[in-house]
Amino acid sequence: MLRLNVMNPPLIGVSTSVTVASYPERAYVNAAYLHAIQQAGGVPVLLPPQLGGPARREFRKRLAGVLLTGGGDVCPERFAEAPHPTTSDVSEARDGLEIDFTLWAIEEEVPLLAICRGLQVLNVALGGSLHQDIPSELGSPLDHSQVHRQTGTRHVPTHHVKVQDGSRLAGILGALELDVNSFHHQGIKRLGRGLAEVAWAPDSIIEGVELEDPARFVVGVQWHPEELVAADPAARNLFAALVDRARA
Ligand SMILES: [Mn+2]
Repeated sequence: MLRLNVMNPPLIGVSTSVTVASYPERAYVNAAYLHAIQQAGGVPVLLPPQLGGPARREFRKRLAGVLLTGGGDVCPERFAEAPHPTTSDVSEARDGLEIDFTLWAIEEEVPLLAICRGLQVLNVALGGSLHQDIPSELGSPLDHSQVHRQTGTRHVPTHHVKVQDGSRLAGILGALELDVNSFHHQGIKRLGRGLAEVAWAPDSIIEGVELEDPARFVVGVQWHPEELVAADPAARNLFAALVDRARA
């Protein structure tokens, strides 16, 4: 039988943010993720935390890839810590859905790209922990609050990243050094099971991870490539790699 589905665009599940303690309840996502996936040839579909069990099961039959997006902080109880005063925007429903789909994607060898909070969710899903507030937990060799939590235009890079030579991430990006944007006050503390750190900011904050198992396409970045695709081929390469792998 002919493989007529070879050129079919793959469905990529995109996790969403959710309103926390405001009315009406909403699920939403920055449009830049949706544009970036479509430019790479994929079809984005939203995975809000309001999906119940039957809807999640139907998505699992159809999804060819998963994108974990940015957003609020992961509930620190997930890594057995009390909340830091700056930990905010916690949605246990969102944590639950994303961890659910992350573990499913790893189990089923569905490709997964994790961005910003997504990288943190991936790490926590695999038993890792987070710095709940980089400035207050790590002091300030760089001005963390400025460098990692830029307030300027979202597509303007604010810090440098070095990528591990020979890593999957380096192969995807096509670069070992790049300048990235940065919108986070948390970061990886203890790595999750099976993850390798493969990219770092100049202050040693982990900016990229991947599963060591080469059979699994599971990659996380702490920056926001979806905002950089217009000007940065490395950012486009990340989405192209996810969609190409999902199509395979
Ligand atoms: Mn950063």
